[in-house]
Amino acid sequence: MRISLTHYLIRCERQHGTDANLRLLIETVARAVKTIGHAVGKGALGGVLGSLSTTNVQGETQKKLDVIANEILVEANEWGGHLAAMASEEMDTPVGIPVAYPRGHYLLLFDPLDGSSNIDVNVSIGTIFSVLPAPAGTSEDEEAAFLQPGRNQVCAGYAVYGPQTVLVLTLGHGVVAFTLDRDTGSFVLTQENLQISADTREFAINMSNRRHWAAPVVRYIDECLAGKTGPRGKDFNMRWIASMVADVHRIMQRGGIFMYPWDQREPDKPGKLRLMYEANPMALLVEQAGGAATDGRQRILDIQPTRLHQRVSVILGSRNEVEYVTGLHAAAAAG
Ligand code: P6P
Repeated sequence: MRISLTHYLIRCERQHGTDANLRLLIETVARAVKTIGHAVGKGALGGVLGSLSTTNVQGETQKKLDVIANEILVEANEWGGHLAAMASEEMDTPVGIPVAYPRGHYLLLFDPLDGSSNIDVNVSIGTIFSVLPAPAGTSEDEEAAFLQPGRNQVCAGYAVYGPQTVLVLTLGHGVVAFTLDRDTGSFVLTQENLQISADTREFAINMSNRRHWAAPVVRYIDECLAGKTGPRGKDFNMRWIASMVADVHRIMQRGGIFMYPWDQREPDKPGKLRLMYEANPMALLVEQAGGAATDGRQRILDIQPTRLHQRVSVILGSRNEVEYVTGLHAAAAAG
């Protein structure tokens, strides 16, 4: 029997006491990512490729689809009554719920379209989202309400817009994947209890930054490149799609380690990727699938945020490999 997203979420309500409002939120996000995937799929025919003259809070040039995807997610989620506020990579400050609509008890954070540099060259891109409880008593659309460690997330997920549109989700009870049936428009459960292999021979990093990395990262990658004749005693493969969603999805399927570490190009920034709506949701998914996620020193999910758009160094994937790299950082710090 085909299990739909709603069927799976109602099963979670019965088996784990999941809140029905969280189900409504996830179903709303799923409808929004279907619409985003449809817009992405039109490409040049939909007039959605190319860049705008605007930049986002990160100072990055916005692609037309970045703004379209953001608008789709905001409009889909503002009226349902399950959210107190939203925050997005594309918006400087959080968005409150219009007074015409009731407020709910969740905060939704998202990177509406991750991997934008790949949009115009038809390479997989995706949407990443994270759900936090709205703290009681605060005015939830203030930035402070969002500044919770990633371990507080009640749900995290991503949609990857590739040859298939796949929605990967965790509510804290393991990781599941749904494939969009483009004929019926429904997400069908296609994988349950996704598990990342503890070991791997495949690393993902942007090698062009090697001269800018810290010593532990240089050492780790050089050991991988030394292959079976080197200290690791095995050959490694490399992949870098430059779309975090696609690289993480590959790791969810066949293991691997993904790294976007600190580098000296912008030494004041801890890394390129954003903590709240990229690293945290991916870290929860990876840990729920038996993997690990650190910033080189600590568990990503334990980081106490200080700013909504703060960045973080990311090392995630196959547990033993992540622990090895984190150990190299600890050894370097110990001197
Ligand atoms: P680089 C996409 O812009 C992104 O935020 C992630 O999806 C991806 O992993 C990374 O940046 C790619 O960065 O420096 O290799 O282009």
